Amino acid sequence: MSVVALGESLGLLVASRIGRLELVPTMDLGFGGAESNVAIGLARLGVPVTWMGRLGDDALGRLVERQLRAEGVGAAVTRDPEAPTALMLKERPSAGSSAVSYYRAGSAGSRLAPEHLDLDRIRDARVLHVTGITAALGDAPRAALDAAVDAAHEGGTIVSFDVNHRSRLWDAERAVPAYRALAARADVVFAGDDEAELLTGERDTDAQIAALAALGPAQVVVKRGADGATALADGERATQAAFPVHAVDTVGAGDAFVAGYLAELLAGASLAERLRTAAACGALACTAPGDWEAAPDRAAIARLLVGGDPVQR
Ligand code: ADP
Ligand code: KDG
Repeated sequence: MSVVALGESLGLLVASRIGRLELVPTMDLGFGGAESNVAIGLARLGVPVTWMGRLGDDALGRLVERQLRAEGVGAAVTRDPEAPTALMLKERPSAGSSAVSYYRAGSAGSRLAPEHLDLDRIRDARVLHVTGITAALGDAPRAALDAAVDAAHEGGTIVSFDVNHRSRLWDAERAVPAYRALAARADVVFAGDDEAELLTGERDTDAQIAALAALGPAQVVVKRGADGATALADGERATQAAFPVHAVDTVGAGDAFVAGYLAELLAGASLAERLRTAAACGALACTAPGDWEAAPDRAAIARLLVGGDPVQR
């Protein structure tokens, strides 16, 4: 029942106050990474999961590995003695807005290559989860992605692909063909509505889904933020409204959503159930700051679905 999530995790410094970064006196240190966010989301839902990636032989690398293990995520990590763990800064120029800067060119994670992968672990897993971020990091990580997907296909492992376009890492002209090639090799594709439009040129959700499904994946899920999500899986279409929550930080909502969807897929749940749990996870992930910290466990999902008094006694 295990999942392997492959990608780059990185140190994350978040401005402790609203305002220009150069005037902010302190920052909070944590870590992020779309694939490890998904891994944590899965672990909280009780799914055995391993994060696979390359870290620097440094304090940030130790922080990432330590935190993943603390969250119950296995770590299939190689260490790069010559390159640092990447870092990103998140500033909050105004209430309700945030801006990210990456310090990841030449990082250990961007030197991930096929020889760093534990291919047997991928062949033995039920699901391999990857994102377009790894494809953006360079030729070697792109080759690693291909090798990982090859291994998944050899082992009958379901390939889950979340587009996760990061315009700060590469331009759409180079990114789109790479995303479309990955989508064609995946079984489950997740895309934000803006990403679905980028890949297909379509504006209408059903047209986006049809165009993505035409690439080959049996399941396509389009995430539409506070407007919910729509999916087509093995010919069945379903739509799910977002759960109304007081959202304080929407970063990581998509990763929590993916974790909820994959957990229910592994449990053999219906498409409607997959989307409902996914939407609950996405909504709850927005209720506290951090890229993964607010990813829910089953009890939190149950409380959201039941509704009622927010005070627990
Ligand atoms: P991404 O983080 O990949 O851009 P979205 O922002 O679309 O993904 O969020 C993924 C899912 O999380 C949505 O489909 C929705 O179910 C849930 N979600 C996101 N934002 C909110 C919100 N403000 N309120 C409630 N649910 C949300
Ligand atoms: O999905 C949330 C991610 O954006 C974040 O945790 C960091 O992987 C990351 C990235 O490249 O932005």
